[in-house]
Amino acid sequence: VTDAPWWRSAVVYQVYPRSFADSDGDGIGDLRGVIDRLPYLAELGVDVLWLSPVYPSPQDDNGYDISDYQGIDPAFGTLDELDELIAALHARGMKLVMDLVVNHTSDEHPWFVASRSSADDPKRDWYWWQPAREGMTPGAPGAEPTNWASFFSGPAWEFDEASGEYFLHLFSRKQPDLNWENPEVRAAVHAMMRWWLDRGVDGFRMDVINLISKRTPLADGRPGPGGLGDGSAEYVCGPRIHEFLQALHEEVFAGRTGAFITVGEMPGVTVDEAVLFTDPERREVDMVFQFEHVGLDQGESKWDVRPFDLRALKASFGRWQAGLAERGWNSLYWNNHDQPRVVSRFGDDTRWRVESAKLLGTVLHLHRGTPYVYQGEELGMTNAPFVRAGDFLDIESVNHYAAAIALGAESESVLAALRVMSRDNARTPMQWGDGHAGGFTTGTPWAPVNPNHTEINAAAAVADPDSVFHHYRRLIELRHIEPVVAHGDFTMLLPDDPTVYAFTRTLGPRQLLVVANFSGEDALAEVQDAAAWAGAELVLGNWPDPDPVEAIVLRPWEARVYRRG
Ligand code: TEU
Repeated sequence: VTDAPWWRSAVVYQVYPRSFADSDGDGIGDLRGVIDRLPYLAELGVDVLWLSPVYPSPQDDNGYDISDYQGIDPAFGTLDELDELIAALHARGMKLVMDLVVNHTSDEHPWFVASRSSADDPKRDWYWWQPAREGMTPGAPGAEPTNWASFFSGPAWEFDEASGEYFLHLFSRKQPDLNWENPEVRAAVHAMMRWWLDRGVDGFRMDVINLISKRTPLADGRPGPGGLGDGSAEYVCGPRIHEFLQALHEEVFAGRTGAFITVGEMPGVTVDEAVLFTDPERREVDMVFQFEHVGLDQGESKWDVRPFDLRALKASFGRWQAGLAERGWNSLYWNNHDQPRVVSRFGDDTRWRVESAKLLGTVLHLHRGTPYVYQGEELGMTNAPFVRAGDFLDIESVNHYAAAIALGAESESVLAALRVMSRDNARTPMQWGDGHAGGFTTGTPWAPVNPNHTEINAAAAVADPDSVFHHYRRLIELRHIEPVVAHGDFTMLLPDDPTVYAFTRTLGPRQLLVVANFSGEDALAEVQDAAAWAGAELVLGNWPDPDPVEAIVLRPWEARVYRRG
């Protein structure tokens, strides 16, 4: 335990700067706004701040389309302010993690501008350029080099009239994929990362980092709707991914002293792959964001919304806990800027909003792994009341709506899925108070503030000792002071119970029991050796005056943490 990496007992807080706090009234959050709110984050007790992209960007995908890796977009502030943020965090004993988006750049990045300028430009090979499919007219429908669909609808290839070739973009057409086969690309990324570490940042959250190695030659994927195919088998955890990450670690981190943290965002990653990525001896990344649990209420696509089954969630988390028990490490998250709000998704955002938000926090934070809190999650912020197609702003939602309508879908059914799954749900402004624009800006916010800010806001939550905020604060504190939370083994209980989530954590003689009722009715937690827990201390709960431990009757959305030994 004593020589365990520091981030096992740390909690990370994600700031989506555009929606966090606006200091200058232009309606867009900024770095000054983040600096001003550090006392709030310190009160919550988080150890690390992960900042979504603040680099210069055309903002086609809200900053995940970067046109300069070594600057700050004027909408967010200046490099001096970033330095000030680093210093202010370090002064409080906190750390800064930057978002590293190097599967792709913006099409306005000078590298791509050069690459596009001519077929024999020295940077041509920094991206994936390919001719039309054999025997087809360049630019004609279906002539794309492969059948891959983009994550943001339509083909993953864009035709370039000037050179008669196509470039690859797994995301928007303004996010061309870098060609990691080219050693110059890898060296440029390594140099950029070293530059940020030299500036004082403490690590990176690596955007879709398991997509950087493509299987060559690029080949068609499994055919899917609209004539497009699923190319994921060709680029998810591709053939050179471990080599690329090991080289990155070696070139960027080896020989540096400091307490760093790296987390690879990895859609489609399996437990077996995650063990390889996070085994400390392999020197790749410290932990990965996996997507299994956030796919459980989705079918073939994220827009195919399915009912949520607690047993499936327990089976999934249980498998990840067991798979990474000996080697590697889990990251734990419910929310980020891409996911709907968890209290609306797996909780009850009406009658039991406060209870279910606390329950969800309790269950997540008591697992083995490093928890991530997304801005507003600690307030129990909910999905937004979007109505019409025009209410959706995110490129993924906007493109999906247009594509689905073009394929003949009925507007109302497309909207029903968007309301539940759209990333816009996560991106409404942070609710600081009950006044104008929820205290986010003095001007007009770039995205609508949820009308429930009159009730759900940071000022009210900080003032109320029974709020979701203070429950999260206690969870974070518990991780800091109780070693079994960070280091203990995990054992899942009651896997087949449809409403009760129960598990133990064990470190030597010390044990925790977590029981949680995922329903609005009373539930009996039929923990086998419940009697053995008689006399155990209740360390945390979300209902007043719970029963003695022998018969654990849980009230609606009740969660309890017991400690013994
Ligand atoms: O997301 C990658 C990803 O796989 C998904 O979460 C994606 O956002 C989409 O919802 C799939 O349906 C990362 C970033 O977190 C996301 O914001 C970016 O849009 C994307 O990469 C491209 O950089």
